[in-house]
Amino acid sequence: EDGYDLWLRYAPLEGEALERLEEFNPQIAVDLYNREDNPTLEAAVRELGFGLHSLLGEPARSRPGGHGRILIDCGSHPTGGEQYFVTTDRQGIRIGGPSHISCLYGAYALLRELSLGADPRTINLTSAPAMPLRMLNHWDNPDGHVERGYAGRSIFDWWNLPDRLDQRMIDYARANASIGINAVVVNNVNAQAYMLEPRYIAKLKRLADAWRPYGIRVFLSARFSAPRDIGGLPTADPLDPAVRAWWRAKADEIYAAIPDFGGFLVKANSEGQPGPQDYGRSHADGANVLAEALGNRGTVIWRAFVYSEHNDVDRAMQAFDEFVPLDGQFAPNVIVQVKNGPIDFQPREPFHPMFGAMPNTRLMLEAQITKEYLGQGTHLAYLAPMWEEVLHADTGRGGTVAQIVQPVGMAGVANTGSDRNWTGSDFDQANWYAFGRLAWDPSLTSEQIAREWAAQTFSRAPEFVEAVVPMMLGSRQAVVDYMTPLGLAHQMATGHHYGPGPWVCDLARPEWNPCYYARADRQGIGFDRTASGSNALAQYAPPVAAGLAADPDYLLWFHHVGWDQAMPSGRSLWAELVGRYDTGVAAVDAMADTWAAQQRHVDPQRFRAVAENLVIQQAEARWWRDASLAWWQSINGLPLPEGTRPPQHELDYYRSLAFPEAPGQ
Ligand code: BDP
Repeated sequence: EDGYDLWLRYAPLEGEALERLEEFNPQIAVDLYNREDNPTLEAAVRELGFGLHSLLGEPARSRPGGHGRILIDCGSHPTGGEQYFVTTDRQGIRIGGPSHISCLYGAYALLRELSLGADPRTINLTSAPAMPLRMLNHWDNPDGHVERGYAGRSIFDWWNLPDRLDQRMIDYARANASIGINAVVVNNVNAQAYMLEPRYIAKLKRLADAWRPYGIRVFLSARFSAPRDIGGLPTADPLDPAVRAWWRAKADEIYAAIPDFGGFLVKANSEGQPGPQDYGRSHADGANVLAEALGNRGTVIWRAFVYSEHNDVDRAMQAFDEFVPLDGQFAPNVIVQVKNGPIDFQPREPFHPMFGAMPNTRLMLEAQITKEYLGQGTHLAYLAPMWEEVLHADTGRGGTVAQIVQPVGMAGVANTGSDRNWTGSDFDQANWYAFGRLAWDPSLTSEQIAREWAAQTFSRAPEFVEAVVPMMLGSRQAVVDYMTPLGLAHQMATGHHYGPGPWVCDLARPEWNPCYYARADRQGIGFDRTASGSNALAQYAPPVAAGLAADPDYLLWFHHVGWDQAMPSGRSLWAELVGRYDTGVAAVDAMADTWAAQQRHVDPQRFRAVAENLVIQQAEARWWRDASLAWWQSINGLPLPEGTRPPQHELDYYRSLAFPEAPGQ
């Protein structure tokens, strides 16, 4: 197997589960009132037919004329809601809900349950998505390069669209629908204005038409300066009447082609992107002019990921400082999209203080599925525990992060690419899966999700699931430990963000440098964000701030700590730090052992691919540890705690490594 089928393998059932399904003898039926040709119901019937056939094994072992009717019986209200139910009575199984998409979601839920071995005679499911927008953000460029993409080229074939639609586009939609994803931004937030030109609208329309049956609405990243770049106007000032008219006409043109177009995602005044501040206007002025153009047809998603070189206090504070004063000024069809943490998708960050701080603004969570800072396409890191940590964080201002964003939604930066297995490494499929499942239901635990995913993707054997799920659950913490333990952040090398570069200190802007974040000197290490430092801590609600200040996971995020300072463990900070790196390295060794014992449960191709990645990860966890320790020692002049293995090479060796071939920048 090559991984192309993702979690939709529907591997043949065995034993009792197979007998029960054979006995049930499923026959798919569509309710009389639903008989009009509807592509969503057709997709549900197709998926059920294919999935059941596959679960029953080849050749199909179902008996003709049996009693196990599966009735597809959904309302046809287009805006009736996406909830579904799957109920069982003497006549069989009924999949229902208010709209056609309910039946597609119900079909996937039924197949998932059956695939996990549920008894078809007692299935009873009812579910509604917690969040209205469950969205993927692709950082795909029209030339096929994916920014921060580690799975090959873009899956979108802009060159041949609209004339040719790759089958991958249908399989992509199936995968998304199976986990409830209902919105896709097809292009990079660092956007090309020309994607708003008519020929690209025609291409986008082809995708929108292909994905509509799967409940997916398309969105575009829009470059704020488009009225100038492609519109021939002298300015993109949002308060200029000609600029407003241009956006309005552009929106009308898109809606003429794509009546359910979702809207625009905008990265403005961030990392060199144009924005309203270029004209002395605010983020709200900028967002509102696009919102006015879309009207009640669509949504503007405005990103809060902003930082500038003029912010010399603390990069972690800028978004809050810029956006919170604008609370209440955004149009109703504007959503402000906030990254999970205040810096940038680090292995661990405290939740972003904007959550809860803008009660009159619709806030949406942005997570990164592609593992830019967590070992990219090679290291095994299951991210659901990280997202769970953020979603469950209490903002102290009206609920947890999950409760704050639930009325709006959640976006994940996609990790898909042209690689045969979609995500580069097989285990990265789990992050795509987990993102969708959590956006549908943030109360699912990362363990439940890992169980479902591992059983559907690899093997239902209990020994396999019992070994691999704990391995997945601990994998992100392992990365934290060997890369940036105890609240350190952004120690990755310049540009590619793959390996260690804690010594980097000469980049043009201070906050691009790892040394800016670690602030290591002869006395200690860490960023003082308390009142004696930047006081970023004060951006959190007071009781929450107190909790964060005392949390060992965020020690060096919030404090500059002396190397000798005693930790609760009794060890000095230095000894504790060294211990954390070693814990991370040991955890990866244990992961490799766990996987090595699974050979009989996994097909040879995927078994070997995962095993080889783990060998790389073992070596690279050591690289991270050794390079970091060598660097910290060059600063603090301290010996390693007794019994500690010294770094394999001198510091200069680690500093001299260069990777012109690094992917995805
Ligand atoms: C950073 C990435 C950069 C993105 C930026 C963003 O390094 O490639 O453009 O985030 O989110 O993590 O806009």
